[in-house]
Amino acid sequence: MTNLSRRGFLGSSGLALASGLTAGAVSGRAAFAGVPEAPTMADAATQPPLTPTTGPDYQPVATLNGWSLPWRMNGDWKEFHLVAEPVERELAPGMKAYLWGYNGQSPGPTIEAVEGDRVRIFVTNRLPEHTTVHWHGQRLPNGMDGVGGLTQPHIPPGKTFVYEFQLRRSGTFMYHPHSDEMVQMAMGMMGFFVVHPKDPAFRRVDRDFVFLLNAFDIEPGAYVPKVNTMLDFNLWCWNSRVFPGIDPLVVGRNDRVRVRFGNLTMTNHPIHMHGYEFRVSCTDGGWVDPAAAWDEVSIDCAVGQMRAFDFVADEPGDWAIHCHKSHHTMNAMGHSVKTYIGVDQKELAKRIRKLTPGYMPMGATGMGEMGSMEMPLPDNTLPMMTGFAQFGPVEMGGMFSVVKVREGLAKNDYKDPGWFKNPEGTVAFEYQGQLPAPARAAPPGADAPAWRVKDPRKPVSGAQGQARPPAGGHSGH
Ligand SMILES: [Cu+2]
Repeated sequence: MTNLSRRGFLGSSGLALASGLTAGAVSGRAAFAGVPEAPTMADAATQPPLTPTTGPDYQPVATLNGWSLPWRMNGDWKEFHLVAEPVERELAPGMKAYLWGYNGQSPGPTIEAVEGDRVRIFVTNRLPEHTTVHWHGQRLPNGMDGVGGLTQPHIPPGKTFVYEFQLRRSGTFMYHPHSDEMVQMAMGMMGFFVVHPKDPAFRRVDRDFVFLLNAFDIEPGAYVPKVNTMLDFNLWCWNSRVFPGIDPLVVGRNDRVRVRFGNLTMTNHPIHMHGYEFRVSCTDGGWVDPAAAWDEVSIDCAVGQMRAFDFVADEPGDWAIHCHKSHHTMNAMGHSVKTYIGVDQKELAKRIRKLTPGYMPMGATGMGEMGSMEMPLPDNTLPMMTGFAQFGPVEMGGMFSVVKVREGLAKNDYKDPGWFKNPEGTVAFEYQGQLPAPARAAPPGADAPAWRVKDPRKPVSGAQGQARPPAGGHSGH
């Protein structure tokens, strides 16, 4: 927690008790004498998992480019403090966005607790408009469900509300506003909520990664998302970050690994991981019975859903993990670029350059060239496809990261280990021998089949023309 701003925060993970509070037999809403301090995070790097110091043991999660919210014990209540507020988030080096989030960041910090825990969550509203927090997927008293107008009054700006409930089942959950929801989610308000099993051995893994799938529509050069966009988002994020800004998922060889994600965008995302097959272990509804799970290499996550999959990391390497909608591994710009494959743009480019010096035609042979191009971009804009690895440009953006499986990592080592050293002779290589002449169709001539497509605007004449069967002459079958 090196980057945790301390702003009066007294300690982490259950050690802290604010002045005026005692650890005695306090419980119930009359008992709390003060609001716990709200820690805040400004650093976009993945913070070390928050190891529990009280209560049952569990494997804490690693929130990609995020952190877990410290709590304090107050009697038998676990107390958290969320602050809804405007935040500045770096989406990847080179681009910042002005978003709304919690405790200094979008998404907000991950809340972690244990099945059976009684949680008291203070929510302070520092937004310019009202808000609420809905605890997506939790079983709780109806009045704690956070639907503004329906189950509680909206939380006005400047006010603090308290949510209290007991965590009745373990699993993978989220939180987000249910108050001017379209705007507040488009601005980045959301967070992960993991409830660990009471039995520390139940479905335990060695590394447990969490991230939210979210999306923004930010014009190149702008900082604030357009909040009325319904489908046409241009920044497809994991935890409000895009490749190459998304940290790798660092894993020790033979570790049991869980990857959990929740989808708070407006479309589904088929999340695909290379190198392994995995099994879905947890959904919105709870744990999947192992007997009911099957092997997959991609798992679709619909809007509002959560999925967790497990695998044993027995194949070392740098394995891509990404959304399989290829537009979702691209950054802003370019989704509306016209297709020019096969078009010779040289002449056109010459003419356009007279009007716009420096004009560069794009995409006559595909768009791969853009991955390595150093093009001038508007300020605060990311290239459409970018990122470099040991063999060259990766030509990705958006929802893309790398599962880095390495030999001999220490238990809590999540540091980026650099690129994988492939054992000799195990990398795809250029063929150096002679290529046999490829089989080709016969040249146009007397016996040649007339399969070639002709330009219909050109008159048919000469030797080529004779290769074409006369109109109506293709009969006899
Ligand atoms: Cu996607």
